[in-house]
Amino acid sequence: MSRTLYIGDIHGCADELERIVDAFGFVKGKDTLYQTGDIINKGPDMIRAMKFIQDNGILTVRGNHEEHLIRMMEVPQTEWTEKQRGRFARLSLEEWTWIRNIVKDWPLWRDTPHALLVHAGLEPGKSKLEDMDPKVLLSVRLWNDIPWFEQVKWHKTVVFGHWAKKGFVNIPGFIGLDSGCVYGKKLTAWCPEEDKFYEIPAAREYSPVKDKTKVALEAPCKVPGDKLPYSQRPKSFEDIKACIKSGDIALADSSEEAEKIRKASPSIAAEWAGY
Ligand SMILES: [Mn+2]
Repeated sequence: MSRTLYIGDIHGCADELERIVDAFGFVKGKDTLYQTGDIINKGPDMIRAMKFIQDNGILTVRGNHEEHLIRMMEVPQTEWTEKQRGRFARLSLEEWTWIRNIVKDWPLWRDTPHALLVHAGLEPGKSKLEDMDPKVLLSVRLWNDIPWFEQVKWHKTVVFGHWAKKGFVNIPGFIGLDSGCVYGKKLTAWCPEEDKFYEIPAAREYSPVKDKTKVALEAPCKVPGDKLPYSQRPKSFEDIKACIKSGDIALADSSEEAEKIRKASPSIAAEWAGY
């Protein structure tokens, strides 16, 4: 019998990726491997993780980190933020270009036989994937302060990643597989045929858990549309959320659609504003 495995967010954790595929007993040419996106950034070995994805024909979706890479390489280096320069310094331009040329073809979702696969989640209130905003598919966690999956009904199980802080989710109709491997927790995968979850503990904490309060203190807002003088810039993530809700921090994209997302999900707005 051929089997299927849905694997959670990798962030350069190549060892754990290899080990979970091995623990599953993957048979090339017979079994099918899927993955929730965010292969790159934060962790130890994104090149090896990318090669493993390619060599084993793992079917992925695009994560917000892949999307950021694609967008970043579309603008001149002089426009990159400090944070973007820091991330980019980890590999050569040739390596980034190699990754970009692969991930640019990754879809935002995959309608697979056992589940709908998406990086972050679905947009509440919409019934067609084509009508959902890519920002939401790539970054949603809370929507009007409530987890998105409590506000969505779908005709098949939705498999997603992106929410390491929430961790493993297994409720009827929804499976969340980002269990924070890069933060020293574990990598999780789901096999529908066996109705079984595979887990590999992280070998170590590769990246510290992000404290958004510290990030806000260290990274004052630099996005276009920021109306606040330096002294009044937000000092905590709660402040950032309040500023986004009130419109004091605006997304670079000022369309009506972006405005709606900004109000419904400040966490998406904060992420896309560079926090
Ligand atoms: Mn993500």
